[in-house]
Amino acid sequence: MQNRTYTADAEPGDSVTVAGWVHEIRDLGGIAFLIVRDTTGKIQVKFEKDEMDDDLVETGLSVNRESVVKISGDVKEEPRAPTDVEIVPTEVEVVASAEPELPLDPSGKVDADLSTRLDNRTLDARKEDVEAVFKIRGEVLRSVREQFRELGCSEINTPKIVATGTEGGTELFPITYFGREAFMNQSPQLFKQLMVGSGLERVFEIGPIFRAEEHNTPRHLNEATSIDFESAFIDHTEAMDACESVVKAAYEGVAENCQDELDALDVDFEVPEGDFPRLTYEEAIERINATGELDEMLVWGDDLPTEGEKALGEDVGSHYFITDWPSEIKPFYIKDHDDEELSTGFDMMHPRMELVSGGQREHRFDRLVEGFEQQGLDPEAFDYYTKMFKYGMPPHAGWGLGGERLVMTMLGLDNIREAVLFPRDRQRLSP
Ligand code: AMO
Repeated sequence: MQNRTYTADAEPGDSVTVAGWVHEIRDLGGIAFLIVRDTTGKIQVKFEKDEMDDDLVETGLSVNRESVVKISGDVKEEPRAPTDVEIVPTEVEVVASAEPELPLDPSGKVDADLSTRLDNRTLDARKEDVEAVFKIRGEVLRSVREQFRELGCSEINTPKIVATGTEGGTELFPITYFGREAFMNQSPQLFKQLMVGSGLERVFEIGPIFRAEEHNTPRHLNEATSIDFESAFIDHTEAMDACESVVKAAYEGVAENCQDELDALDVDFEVPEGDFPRLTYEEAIERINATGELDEMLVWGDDLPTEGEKALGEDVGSHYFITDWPSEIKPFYIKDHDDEELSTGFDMMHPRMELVSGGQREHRFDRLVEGFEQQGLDPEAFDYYTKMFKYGMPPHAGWGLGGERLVMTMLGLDNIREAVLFPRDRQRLSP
């Protein structure tokens, strides 16, 4: 819209046209106020009934809350107005009227449950705190991209319709692809690895991953955003360094550019300081056992249960890595240490939950094929991937970071669905 002024930019003495939603209507008798909201904030519009044109007053005050209006007028200083200025209108246009009954209250005065909120996401995201989550999410992705550039990465996009899975056969969504069985991709894993063997060497991707997880939890989605990194000629420790720098960059970007949004959310937000501690898997299970929080002691080879991660997170109290996992519980593409019991796989944890998995990759063709066989996978089905390991595949390492979990833990959100505009879970396929 030409010549529109954002509410935040309206200065006393200006003649402006603002456009936005009717946030509130306060009729005090001889005088009435409309509060108009746009993406930059809110502004008060004052109607003095006896001194203004009747049609103007009638149009302005008969409008329903949440209707879209366009208001032209003069900006005056007014210390009693919420933003110290108000508009005295000369023209009011109702651009799109809203019904009087709304499925939820965008002013946030009346709470709605998460399901109602997600069913009406457009209205829900008119709330300041919800809008703030998504502005922060945007800033996280911007900062992450910038840090990847600092690290010398090229951004890539890999296919989401694929012939094989990578992260365990049960979590794939099958689809029909011109009469053939295909799947929605669970991870860009194999494709990002193939690209470190290209001239690009060091790559990143931010894109959707699809997981047919049966469980319905506050930290699992069936469609999530994965932030993936992969680089030639580095080992797992250098991959961990890169991971730490990207997560810190996300926090720093939000601290620098999103103070208003953090205020709107009223969260305890701290940029992580110092190096993330690196515990081995063995130390991790010892520390979990020592907390006494689990009914059964963990033994070597167990995956960490959710309560174990929680107990350890409380014990460590900051982001941390778990390294040197048993080879048998890490996927085929992760390289073992010389002691083959131990892998180079690592996880990066927030005290509340896992955020990242990664590791050095097996780049030796023969060992890679053996790894497939050991995990009961048919190497033939992965021929498109394995064959490139015969033509000069450098040593490499990388990781995948859950975008929603990063936002969720950063902002202390209770449910991962709050960090996605239109979440996909067992029940939810629309909107
Ligand atoms: P992994 O399967 O551990 O590793 O996934 C990496 C990270 O992605 C996030 N994540 C999810 N977030 C929400 N809902 C889900 N269903 C979900 N699944 C995963 C988590 C997790 O830590 N290919 C490897 C990565 C690598 O080695 O580069 C992989 O996908 O935050």
